Amino acid sequence: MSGSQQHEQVSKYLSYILRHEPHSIGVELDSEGWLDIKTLIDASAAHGRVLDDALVRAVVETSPKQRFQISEDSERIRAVQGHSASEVKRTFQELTPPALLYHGTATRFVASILESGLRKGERQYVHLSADLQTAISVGKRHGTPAVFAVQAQAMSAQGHKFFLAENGVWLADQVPARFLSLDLQ
Ligand code: HQG
Repeated sequence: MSGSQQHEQVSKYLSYILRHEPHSIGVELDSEGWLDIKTLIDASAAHGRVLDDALVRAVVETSPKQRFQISEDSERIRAVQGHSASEVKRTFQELTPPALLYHGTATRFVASILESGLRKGERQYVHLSADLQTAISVGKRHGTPAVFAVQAQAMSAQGHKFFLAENGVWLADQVPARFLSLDLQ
């Protein structure tokens, strides 16, 4: 396996543990999503996943989407956004968004989204991108991509809150269908 393949595999594993299923290795995240790195490594080893400190830190540093953060004291790790684990209730910076944000999805979800708006599903927020290219790549994860433009500033003016995660991902509770239009590029 190449170094970058190994990093991708570890990144997926860290996303699984730090966003969704910490209990699968018997650990708990704090409300800001942090987990002690040594605890992560020990608990992972006890469940058959061998990691080491340098590898974990290298994956954090090289993550193209800056999915993870290391704490200031250098001892803890967290996923920046994307959580479904209910013990995590991260505080994010609330900001007025740009006029337009984008949401990438798959074509098979388009009719349902046009009908009921964007819903957060398993995650704690709907995830929005500041640029079209990122939205297209998010959409490709699910199938043939389709991109919605979100009238974010109009939504904000009507009282909907927007949060900006440290890695540039925008978050909202939901997006009602009236603020969405299919971006036909
Ligand atoms: C869709 C990635 C039917 C929604 C990305 C999406 C992101 C609906 C799927 C982050 C719907 C949920 C999150 C409705 C929404 N009817 N389908 N009413 N409302 N959906 O994975 O946004 O690479 O939970 O369009 O960059 O794809 O993992 O959310 O297709 O920031 O770091 O339901 O994950 O980051 O899928 O991705 P997800 P997402 P990472």
